Parts: sequence; C-alpha cells; structure tokens
Amino acid sequence: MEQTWRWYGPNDPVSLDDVRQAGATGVVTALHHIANGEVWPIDEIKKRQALLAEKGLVWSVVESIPVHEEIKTRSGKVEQHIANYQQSMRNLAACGIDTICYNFMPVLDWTRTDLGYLLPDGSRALRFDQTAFAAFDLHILQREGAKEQYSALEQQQAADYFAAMSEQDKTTLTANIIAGLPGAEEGYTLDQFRARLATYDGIDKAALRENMAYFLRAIVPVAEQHGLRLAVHPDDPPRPILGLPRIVSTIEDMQWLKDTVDSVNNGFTMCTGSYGVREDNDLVNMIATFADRIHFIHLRATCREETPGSFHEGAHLDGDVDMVSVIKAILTEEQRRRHTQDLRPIPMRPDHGHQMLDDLKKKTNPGYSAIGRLKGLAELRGVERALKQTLFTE
Ligand code: CS2
Ligand code: MN
Repeated sequence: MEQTWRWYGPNDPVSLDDVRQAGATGVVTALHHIANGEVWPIDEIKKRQALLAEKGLVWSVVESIPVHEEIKTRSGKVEQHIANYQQSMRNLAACGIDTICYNFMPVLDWTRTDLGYLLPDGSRALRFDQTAFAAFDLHILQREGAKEQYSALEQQQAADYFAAMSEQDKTTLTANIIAGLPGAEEGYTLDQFRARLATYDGIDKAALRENMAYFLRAIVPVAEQHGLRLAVHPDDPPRPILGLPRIVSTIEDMQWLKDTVDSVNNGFTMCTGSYGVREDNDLVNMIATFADRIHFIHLRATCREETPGSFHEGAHLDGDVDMVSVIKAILTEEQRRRHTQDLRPIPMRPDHGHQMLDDLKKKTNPGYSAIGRLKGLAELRGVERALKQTLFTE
C-alpha cells in the first residue's frame, strides 16, 4: 500500500513536515478554497503540487472534488456543474494526478453527534449517538414526517435526552451535525438546512440513483479517456438519515454502481470505518468482489454500541473491523496486479484518529489531529509488514 496522509492545505494545523515524519510519502488533498461547482484551474493545481514537492511529497489522491448539490438533485445548473467537473478532471490529469475520491451523499457529508467522546484512557473519539441524533431531528430541527422514521422507544429516548439538554448542548449538537465537518465543504444554519432538505422532496432512492447514473455516464468516459481512477466514498453513516436517501452503503449498492457504468475507472474508496458500521457489510468480501476497482483505501475501525445505530471510532486495529483480514485482502489484490505488470501500490491513508497526548491541548480538525493518525498509520504499517513477510514473499 502507498502510505498517504490527508492534508487540508496551508491552513491545516498539521504541517507537511509533520506528514513527512509520520512516514507518509503521498498526500491526499483538495483545493478547498475553490467554491463547489467551480473548475479547478491548472495553475492552482500546480501551486499545490509545488508546495508538496518542496517537502519531497507528491499529491497522490484528490479527496474530494465535491459534487454540487444541483448534480445530486439534477436541477438548476446541473449541466454547467457537470461540465465543470469534467474540466477539473482533465486539468488534474494534465498535471499527472490520476485518482479522484468523491461522494454522493445528499446535503450532508459525514455526520457525527459528538466530536470529543471521552474514552477510558483519556483520549477522545468521534461518535454517532443515535439518540442524540433523533433528539436533533425531532426536537431541534422538528422535521416534518420525522416521527415515522423512529421506533416508539427511540422517540421516548430522544425526548428524555432532549429534556436533559442545556441550551449550550443544543447549540453544540446542532453545529456538530450541520455546520460541516472538515472536508464536508458545505455548512448550514438551521433555516438553510431546512431549505436544503426541501430540495430533496420527491427524490427517493430510485431517483437519486438515476441522478447518480446520469452523472456517472458523463464523467466515467472522461476518466477513461484520461486514465483517471474515480473512487466513490461510501455514505457515513451507511444508511438513510433525515429522510434523505443514501445509495453507497452496501455491497448491493457497489454492484449497482458497477453495473450502471461498467468500467474499471468507475471505482471505489474502501472506507472500512464507514462501511464497517453495518454488521451486514462483509468488508473482505466487498474487497474481493470489486478488487480491481478499489482505487483508494481509508483504514479505521468503528465500534457499534448497544443502542442500534450508535457507534464511535475505535483505535485503528481495535474495533468491529477485522483489520488484519482487510489488509490481507488488499495485499492479495496488489499481488494480482503485480502479476499483470501493474506495479503501483494502492494508496491508503489512516482515516480519522483519536485526539490524544499533546493534541488534547490543541485546536485540531475533528478526526484529523496528528498524533492519533500517526499512531494509526504506525499500527497499520506494522500489520502490512508482518503480512508481507509471512504470506507474500515472492
Ligand atoms: C470523511 C469524509 O470518512 C471520511 O473519510 O472524512 O470527509 C470523506 O472523506 C468524504 O466524504 C469523501 O468524499
Ligand atoms: Mn473515509
């Protein structure tokens, strides 16, 4: 695996010198300063590459070129947004960057209710608490039709949870959910959020799939022409939320994506933490089934909690994800590629990390502090080394 590190650009509190010391050789980044839907100009891409090159690093993967909401709802200036997306792809290809991660989650990107969940050892993790989330949906957002989507027990628990919240708690929970986590690109106020949700009226799973198919039919040919690997990131959490459909959550969804535009360039980001939240997702089987289309890997482990739907992020090797088997499946695919003369390792990054040690005193990007990811990368690298020495000696 190629060891990479997500870097949010010059404003990231983690420096490129830090990235180098973490042992990563590749960087995963995006031009976050360019508005959603605009073309990424070649000179801006080159500027970012030059920053990385100064430190001996390369821009391995783009995460992400955001998909404009009007593409997901196929409305407004959808044609213009798609044309711009295609142009950004061509510009990246012209600069020698060939792997692009993106997602197709309506309105929200990844979602958590708690950004500083205290673990027994004093470090902090990200958490999705289904009860807190239902309290937000039912009592803060007061979404129409929300009630039907929760069981009687969930409604009761949410009401009790809400009754015990301070005003500050409500503000914090709301911000955690709708203000936009790092990389989400969009943040909303409550009113903006309600208006945005309304744009999905009448868009169910089938309609969202239609819209995604339309987008894929436009961009996959460009990817093919320029040798670009598209890698869709799964939904996080991998299920519909707030009445919005989600369509990249299961192996059936992956199969649908493959069947819809059958091209190796139409590939996947295997984010073990996102897919791994569902007990019915067999990650090793997913990797084995779509092996030649896994173009990018996010490694982290989540821990399902007692309350259905709730989870928090565990240490990279200590959660519901069988990380050793996952890495073995990836190395098996890399070996298969080597036999076809494709010698390039698959880019991997440690996804999210615990906030720990010195980082507890610092302002960090939730999930993207240095030390927790450094620890994660070190552990993952150890697993890879051990597997390679014992199983993959050629
Ligand atoms: C998140 C997202 O789980 C994750 O990796 O940090 O920012 C994710 O990278 C994007 O949704 C991908 O488009
Ligand atoms: Mn991920």
